[in-house]
Amino acid sequence: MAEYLLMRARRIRRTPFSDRVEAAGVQAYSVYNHMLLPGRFTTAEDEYRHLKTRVQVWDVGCERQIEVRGRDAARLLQMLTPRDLRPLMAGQCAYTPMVDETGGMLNDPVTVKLAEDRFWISIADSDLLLWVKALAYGFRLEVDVTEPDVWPLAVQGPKADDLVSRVFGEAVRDIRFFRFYRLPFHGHDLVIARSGYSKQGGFEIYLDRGELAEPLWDALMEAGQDLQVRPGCPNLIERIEGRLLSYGNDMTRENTPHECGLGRFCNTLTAIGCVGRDALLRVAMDGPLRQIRSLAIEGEPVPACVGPWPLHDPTSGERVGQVTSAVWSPDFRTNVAIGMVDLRYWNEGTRLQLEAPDGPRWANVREAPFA
Ligand code: THG
Repeated sequence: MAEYLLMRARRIRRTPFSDRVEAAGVQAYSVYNHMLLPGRFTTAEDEYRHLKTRVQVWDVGCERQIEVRGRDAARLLQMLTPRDLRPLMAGQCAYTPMVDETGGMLNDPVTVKLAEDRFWISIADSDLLLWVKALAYGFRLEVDVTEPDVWPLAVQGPKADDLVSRVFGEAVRDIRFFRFYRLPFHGHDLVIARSGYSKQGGFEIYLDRGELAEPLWDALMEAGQDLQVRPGCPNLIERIEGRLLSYGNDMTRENTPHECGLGRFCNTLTAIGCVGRDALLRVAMDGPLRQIRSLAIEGEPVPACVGPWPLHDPTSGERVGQVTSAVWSPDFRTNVAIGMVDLRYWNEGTRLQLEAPDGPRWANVREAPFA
């Protein structure tokens, strides 16, 4: 498949880490929330092996924050999501499907509760800010909705605790999953959460002072030399194995959270005030008619997947789903994939015919992620 250059433009925003990322030899970018997202430094397989054994520093400044602040902040947050946010305490994060009035997925952000009246919504790739601002205006809510200068930097991999504790102190080891501490760097407190877009463990540092970006990058690279720290980025192979979903790829506004397998992050009955609640009540009770599944695709390594690739009933030829992410996995010695499969076909072990760009293949449905 063709690769191409990306024209520079002001609307494709850089991050305060971009100069360091380029000095480190970034080979490819994609665009996420109108901002640069590093896509490759060496090869996906090399970075995959390194991520699973060492530690990487990722410029995920493109995970933009929507800040919601004011008396009605909690009310506005609950309008956005069918996840009941009442149990969420300041200092905690939550993976939150966000939906429109039809129950369609608008985004799947991490919600960071900074204080009772202040949240960051750490968004995936869609213009959620416009929807949040419109709700605040339309319902005359007492809130400020902004996109502050905050750029997350992720530190991911089995050596992440060792690395981050060298820069921020031993306290980081006490941070529980999806919680954050505020810890000082150059005299300025930074939000540091145990979270990130990999299954290897690690942290996300929410940098809210651009001038500290290069000192922070350099401190991590310096402190991690003997840990073999490297710059990296979300890894396609690792995320498909772990079934981490990618908004815009694996799901869109056409899908409910339940179809996305995110029903466990919904409390539709008690999420009073959620704009999509009425639309979701039936699917929450009856379950969805199609659902996200992991799949193993037989044969040689698949070509780069820009889906959807159709899935068919091998007997009738009827279309019964689609694959939206797929790649060769060195560890599982098969092609691993994420797709959406109709109810009658989503059970473990179901064999489907996949229409890949280089010809038909067998795809085997798996109920659990690979890793
Ligand atoms: N971190 C932060 N912001 C983000 C992402 C992130 N914004 C964009 C994107 N990633 C949003 N999507 C996801 C998808 C999955 C997860 C987080 C954000 C995730 N899921 C875990 C899982 O599915 O295993 C755990 C969820 C849980 O148990 O609560 O972490 O990565 N700041």
